[in-house]
Amino acid sequence: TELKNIIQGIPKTELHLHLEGSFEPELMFEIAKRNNITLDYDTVESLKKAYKFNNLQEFLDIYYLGAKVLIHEQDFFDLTWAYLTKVHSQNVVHVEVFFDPQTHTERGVSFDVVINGIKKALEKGKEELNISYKLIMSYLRHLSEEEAFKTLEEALPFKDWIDGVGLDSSEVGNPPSKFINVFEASAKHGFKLVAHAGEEGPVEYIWEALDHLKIDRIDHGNRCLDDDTLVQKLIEDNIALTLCPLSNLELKVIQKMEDHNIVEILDRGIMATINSDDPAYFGGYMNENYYETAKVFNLSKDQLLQLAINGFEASWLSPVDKDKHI
Ligand code: ES4
Ligand code: ZN
Repeated sequence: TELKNIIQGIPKTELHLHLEGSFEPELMFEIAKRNNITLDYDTVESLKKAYKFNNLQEFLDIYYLGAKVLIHEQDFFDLTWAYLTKVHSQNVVHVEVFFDPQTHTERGVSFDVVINGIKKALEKGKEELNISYKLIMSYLRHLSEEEAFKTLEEALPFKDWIDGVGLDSSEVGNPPSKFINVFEASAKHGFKLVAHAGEEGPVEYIWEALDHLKIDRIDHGNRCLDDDTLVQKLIEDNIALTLCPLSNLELKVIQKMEDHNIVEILDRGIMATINSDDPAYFGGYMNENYYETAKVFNLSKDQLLQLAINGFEASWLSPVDKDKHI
């Protein structure tokens, strides 16, 4: 259709993507088989049927199960390469992707195995698909700050490969303030800072992420409109939100797409971007997220272009590289 062609034609960025959340069931079964691991589900179809979530935690439980089949460097390479070829077909030209080292190191897979596989695929994507990239290491917020510090230590030999740190997993009950010290230490090592905030958690968590963690981009941030002072700050400080419409729908952050506040967020002048979060679990990659949003809100071509431009603006590309795209 016309709308789908417009979206396909726009060069896009992806700024909120968990590599472990791009793990398609078909690849999961293939890797499980070669690693001699049995999944709790017999077939791709029965696994896919389990992808019905009432909240973030129900999703996370199954997401961490799936990640358990990733053991060898080749597995992390295959995961990342599958994601890159998929988004390349959707005209995504720059990605800033998360990985969750603790999901793997906790199971005895070493940090270097994880990052070597990911890095090789990202480099191949740059060479062969012309996709530029940044890599973000995310701390799991359901674990302690001490555990996050251990992960930071393990990351230091690879710090030239890691552009920023993030904060993800179970939000409610694990406020940003739990991680003040490790974010401060991460900043001292030169990492850029982002955090999931205000997805399921309250607007106060967005304040904490900004004031205590000193982040420069908010992942999700759906609850920001609950506080006019915060809206003013986001605009004045040019702090972007990485929104994920299909994720919000699948995790029941919203009951239907019509309930999403993305248009209001844009109309208030906040720098909002569209991203896919965990596309293998939420039923869509970048184009599907753009399409479902555009369809429901009847977005104009100018609005779609603005969203894509915001993606470049909010990215960590250099000013010169941004100018090449915008
Ligand atoms: C996540 Cl949607 C979402 N929220 C928080 N943590 C996550 N990890 C992977 N996907
Ligand atoms: Zn996320």
